[in-house]
Amino acid sequence: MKSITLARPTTARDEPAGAIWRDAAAGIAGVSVAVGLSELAAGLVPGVPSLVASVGSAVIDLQPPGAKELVVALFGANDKLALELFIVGVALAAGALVGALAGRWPWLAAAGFGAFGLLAFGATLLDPQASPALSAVSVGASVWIGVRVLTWLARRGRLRATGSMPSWSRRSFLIRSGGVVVAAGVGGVLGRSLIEARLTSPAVAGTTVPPAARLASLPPAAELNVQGITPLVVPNEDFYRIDTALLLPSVDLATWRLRIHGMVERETSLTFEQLAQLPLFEQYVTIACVSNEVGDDLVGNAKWTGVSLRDVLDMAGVQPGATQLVGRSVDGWTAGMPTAWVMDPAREPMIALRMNDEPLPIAHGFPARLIVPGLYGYVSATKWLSELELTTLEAFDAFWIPRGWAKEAPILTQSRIDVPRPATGIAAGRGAIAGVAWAPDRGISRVEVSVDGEWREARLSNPISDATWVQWRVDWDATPGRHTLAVRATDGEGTVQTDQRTPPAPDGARGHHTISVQVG
Ligand SMILES: Nc1nc2c(c(=O)[nH]1)N[C@H]1C(S)=C(S)[C@@H](COP(=O)(O)O)O[C@H]1N2
Ligand SMILES: [Mo]
Repeated sequence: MKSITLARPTTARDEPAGAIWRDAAAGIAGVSVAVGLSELAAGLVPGVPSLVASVGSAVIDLQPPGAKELVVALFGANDKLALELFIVGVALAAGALVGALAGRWPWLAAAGFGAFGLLAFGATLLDPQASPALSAVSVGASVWIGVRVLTWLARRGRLRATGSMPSWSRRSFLIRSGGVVVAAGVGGVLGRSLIEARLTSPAVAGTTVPPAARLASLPPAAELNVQGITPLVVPNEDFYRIDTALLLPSVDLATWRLRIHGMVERETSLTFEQLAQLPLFEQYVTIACVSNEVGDDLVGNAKWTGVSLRDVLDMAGVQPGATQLVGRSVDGWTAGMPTAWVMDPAREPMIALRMNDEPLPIAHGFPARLIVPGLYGYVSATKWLSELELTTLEAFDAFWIPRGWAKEAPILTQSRIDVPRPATGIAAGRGAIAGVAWAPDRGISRVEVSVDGEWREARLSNPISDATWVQWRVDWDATPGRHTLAVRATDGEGTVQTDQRTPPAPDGARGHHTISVQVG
């Protein structure tokens, strides 16, 4: 007679405990497969949304008003990665919980995954670029496969208790569930890289924009020659990037339209070609992010080529009572600015189609974005522009306003020390203190540098215009020891930059950039 030898006798004591960990692991594996496959599908089939990105965008959109720390953090790139990893982590933890509970109440597997599927589907509905049908298919398939994987692993993991089939040892269970998680992870990462490759390999290169009728050129001595200073014109690949888009919106030029509507005489819609055929002009404009801390680099200067925003608004005819202009992007983000700011003939707000003589990079708003001299990005610089809506200031609050940021936000006067680098050691002797200063579009009239409390006048680069930053420099004889350097700028209206520090929220950081250097 053949006897079946169990690896280890089962006892009532250790089996349930072993089973619950296996059930939890099965839940984690189920979620991994659901998430990995949905990312892979999103990478392979254009139009299928990334569920992780959709949920992430929903988190950004639905963040509680006044959650200022979160609000500030969510502007930048590292925060986006952290948010997506956090979402995957929460999903895996929820999967573990559902798996563990489903060991007791098997219906919970389908119910739990179903509930998460509904949440993910709801998130895709908030994304104007996602097709609800494809989202539903992707969510449905992910939920189904996730539940299947969970029940398969959980059943095989617990069979020892029932003895009805050869069971997996602890080791083979771990290998199988671990293998499933790793395969799902590889699929997910592959899917994500396919999405990103698609989003950055542009149809952009094919766009043709006629040459501008009015060119911008740099004045003589526009740039100072200092090693390590920020370039006067920041190359596109080094230009700061801030937006709420977890995945870059990809625009099909054939179907893209710019719609001008709301309080206008005649609603107007323009194709990219029609837009590009309007008179084009170039200008240098420095744009800045309100969430920039004193001394940080969420600010940049570029040459923009585009059409006059006022020309386009005139085509639609702005009604007299329309006090607010709202720029809306293809992904539903909005910025609102006073119509009066845009209409002021002293500045030239534009719909930019090119950046530093290249088609607008996707990360910076392809195919068209707003550039409005003097206003922080969140109240003006709409990327991936799709609509201009005329309304009143009272009637509408744009994206960041209910989230704790000021309704009207002109760029504050700021200055930054680039050289020497903060907290570095330098050699004693003659050297430069240098950096940039900006106050668009009031211009910069003066920059002073304090060495250990004593203010000296800095030499300025020849300004391109009031809408751009300047470079500045002071020469000093660095004596051995520790020194404190600070900088302050005076704007074109004669107002000196305040030394009273404020945080970025709600309307921009104030205070002098102050650094400490060790000489000798
Ligand atoms: N569609 C869209 N446009 C946007 C944003 C956004 O989140 N979505 N962020 C704005 C903010 S806060 C800033 S500071 C500027 C940054 O422009 P850049 O990324 O080209 O430097 O874009 C603005 N335009
Ligand atoms: Mo910003």
